[in-house]
Amino acid sequence: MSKFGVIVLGPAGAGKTTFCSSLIQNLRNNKRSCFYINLDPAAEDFVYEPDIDIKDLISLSDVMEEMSLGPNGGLIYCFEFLLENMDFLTEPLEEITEEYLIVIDMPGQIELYTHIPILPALVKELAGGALNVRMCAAYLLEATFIADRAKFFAGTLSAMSAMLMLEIPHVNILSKMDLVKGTVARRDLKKFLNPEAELLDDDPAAPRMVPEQEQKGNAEDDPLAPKNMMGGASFQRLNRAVAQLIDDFSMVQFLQLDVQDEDSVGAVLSYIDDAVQYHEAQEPKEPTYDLDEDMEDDYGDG
Ligand SMILES: Nc1nc2c(ncn2[C@@H]2O[C@H](COP(=O)(O)OP(=O)(O)O)[C@@H](O)[C@H]2O)c(=O)[nH]1
Ligand SMILES: [Mg+2]
Repeated sequence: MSKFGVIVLGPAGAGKTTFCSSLIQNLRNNKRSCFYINLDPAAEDFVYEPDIDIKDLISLSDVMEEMSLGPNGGLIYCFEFLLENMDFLTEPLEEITEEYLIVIDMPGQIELYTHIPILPALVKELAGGALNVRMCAAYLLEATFIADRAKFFAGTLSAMSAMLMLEIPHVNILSKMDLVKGTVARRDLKKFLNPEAELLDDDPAAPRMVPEQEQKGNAEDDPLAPKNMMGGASFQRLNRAVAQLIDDFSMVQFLQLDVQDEDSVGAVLSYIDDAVQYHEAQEPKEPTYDLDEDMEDDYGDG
């Protein structure tokens, strides 16, 4: 029996939990089963109650208090604890059949994605071993990042880093498209969906330096001031090198997501289905509608 799952990743506030809710809504509308897992120990409000909630295993506030840790250190502790107590996750999943899509909602702390190999260990536990869940990662980046192109490439780099670290099929998503509707030309949007380094050449947000200023390199000012570090020529060169790397490897492409639009959610879901090969594993089902009646509707007048 196969199992299928999607792990929803991305920075804090990218819209992961909102996306999980709209995904669950879409699955329900299409009479599909879903098993929802919340692994964010700081998450409180849910549209759909999680079937498994990490808060039932460990409390972030207790960890912070007892171990004298801050929120980020506390979160890492919670995940280390989860990895030592994987039965909490794997036991309920044993019963899940191939009809289900397992949706895993993650916290957004960047430490989790870059500093320590917690995510690969978690994914390995689910995808490998007896459970053998066919996993796909959905990495969300919010579309408002495109207003600051350097920030957009930094976000894209973190998506790429998660992709290389996890070694499972990966779907990158520009979330909250409703917030940028009408502010970006279709031609430009294409360059974001399939990131092109040339976006940095005509970045309206980048500080323009006159040549003498460039030579002096803002010497009068404190070179370590964030304004000078982020506006300096070497920072721009670094950004361009990062963008060129992303462009050259052509490994990151984004899908657009507007959670208000059912078709948009459905389109993202079908990419996820394809990535895990969900439909290939389904038993043929009895049609739930009356075939003759449908034909009559379509061709009745003819
Ligand atoms: N306009 C808009 N806001 C969104 C969208 N998705 C999420 N948000 C808002 O962004 C904030 C963070 O969303 P949340 O799903 O909690 O992000 P998470 O931290 O990645 O789980 C909330 O205030 C949401 O209402 C979207 O598609 N459009
Ligand atoms: Mg969340």
